[in-house]
Amino acid sequence: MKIQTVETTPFDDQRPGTSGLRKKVKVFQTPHYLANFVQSIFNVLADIEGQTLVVGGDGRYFNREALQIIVKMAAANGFGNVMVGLGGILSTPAASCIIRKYETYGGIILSASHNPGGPEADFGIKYNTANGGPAPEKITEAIFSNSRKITQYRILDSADIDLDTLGEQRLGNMRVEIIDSVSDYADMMEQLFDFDAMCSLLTSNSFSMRFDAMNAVTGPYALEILENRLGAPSGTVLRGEPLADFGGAHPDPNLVHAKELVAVMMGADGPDFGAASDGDGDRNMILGRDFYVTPSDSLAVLAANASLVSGYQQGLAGVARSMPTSQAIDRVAAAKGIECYETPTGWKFFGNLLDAGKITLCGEESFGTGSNHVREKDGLWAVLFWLNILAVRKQSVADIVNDHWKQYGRDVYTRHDYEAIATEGANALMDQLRARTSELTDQRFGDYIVAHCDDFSYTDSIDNSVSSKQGIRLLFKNGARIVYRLSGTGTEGATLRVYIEQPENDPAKFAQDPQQSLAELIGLSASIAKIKDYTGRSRPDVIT
Ligand code: G16
Repeated sequence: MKIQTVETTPFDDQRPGTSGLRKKVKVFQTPHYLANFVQSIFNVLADIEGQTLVVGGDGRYFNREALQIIVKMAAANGFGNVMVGLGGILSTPAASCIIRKYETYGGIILSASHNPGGPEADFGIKYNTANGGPAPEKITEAIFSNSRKITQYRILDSADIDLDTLGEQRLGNMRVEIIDSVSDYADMMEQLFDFDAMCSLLTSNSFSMRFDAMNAVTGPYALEILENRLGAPSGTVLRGEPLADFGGAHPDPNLVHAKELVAVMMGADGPDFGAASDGDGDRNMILGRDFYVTPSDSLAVLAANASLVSGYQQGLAGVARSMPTSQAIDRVAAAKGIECYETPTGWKFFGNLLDAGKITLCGEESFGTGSNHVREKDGLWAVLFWLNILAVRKQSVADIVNDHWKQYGRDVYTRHDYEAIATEGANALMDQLRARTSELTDQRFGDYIVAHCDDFSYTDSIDNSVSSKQGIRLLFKNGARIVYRLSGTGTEGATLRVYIEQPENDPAKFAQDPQQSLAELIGLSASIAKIKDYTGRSRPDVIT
């Protein structure tokens, strides 16, 4: 088999966003587009000769084709071994688990996460380092700068590998191992949680649960863990078969896109516990009967109850949240006397803190929760953590969250997304806000006085790297916050995210709909940023 060196010209749009490079499938199908990016990854990595690479994706449209290209390029670039998920599939947390467990050099994950799949929809690729986590900015920036000057890539001229048979194959000098990651992942979960207690709960007549895998990557993992190992009745896992187009749906576990599950859960006779995960299995949504748990509250509840869960009984070293995530976790950290770190949006920013042992749990408002067990957020892990708490506390989800609010206070929270708006208008909106940060400081808007306004900048306490322009924050004197930032994961125009939060300590108001409680702040968020003027939109597309 011959190594081909292919002449190419650079593309100028290969800068990874919040989580890797995400584009329309059609862009990735442009001749040389994927290969250029993969070669750029390999070019910035040192000493790859003979090393082991993990490769897999969420099974979306173009996953298998992309995988064949990557494996042949890995062989041509000198890797000694690649571990590929069966069928080309690995959930993002399972990929992280495999990289760490087998101490590999790193991994390439193919996913556009919660974005839709199919020939007209989205695809993505990202590189994870040996710690199992997304590459930090210094690596993604190096990949981007390489992609702007690349002139050739190397690929093995060979037949495709067989993705669907477990075991070993050879590709030139390289060994290809097709692995079943489900058992490795399930074994890890069994070490973290009390499966006996959870099994008793799931097999009792007085408890029922639904897990919506959204025809995405988590199906096989959820079926193995929930139905096979924990004995939940068949039918507990909904939409368990991974499909290349996610059944035409948007694999985003939120109130809008997981509406079938929400409908089942919101009746008076609904199941006790409901959950969903996204395209690549790293996000989660948690529901009780007639009750929605915001991701920010979920993180705080997990931290507050961690001592009930065997894998975390030794205590939490610290916790972290992304800046736009609500401050609910801060209250738990303060009560426990542990540090709470505030990072920019993007799981990659938790990596150094996890590696240094500074934090045990971390999470984001964008339906991501995780711990030091891997270096990605982990949807099913969060669901099992909740199940373990439910098995120990023997209370409903709603009671657990209400108790939590009574003890710590509630951070009433909502996120408003304005999707697919014109990029120019979105950038202009952010620019004018950035220019007004000092002018806004000390201004009064009704009952709200701005105590501080800035464009969030983060200095990593481990490697001192600085990440600036991470979102405009308006911090009010009464503890309320409005945050504006542009999404780094979309593939169409720009998406403006507005995060709105207000602390509430009066239990009589806990039951109120957040859209009502926050009505005044929501109005302010639109008028202060002049959202209609810059985007032409008078209401958001998605509210979570
Ligand atoms: C990715 C990142 C998360 C981030 C989320 C939303 O998640 O891993 O850290 O919070 O995107 O980012 P943005 O607000 O820029 O769209 P995922 O699940 O898409 O990989």
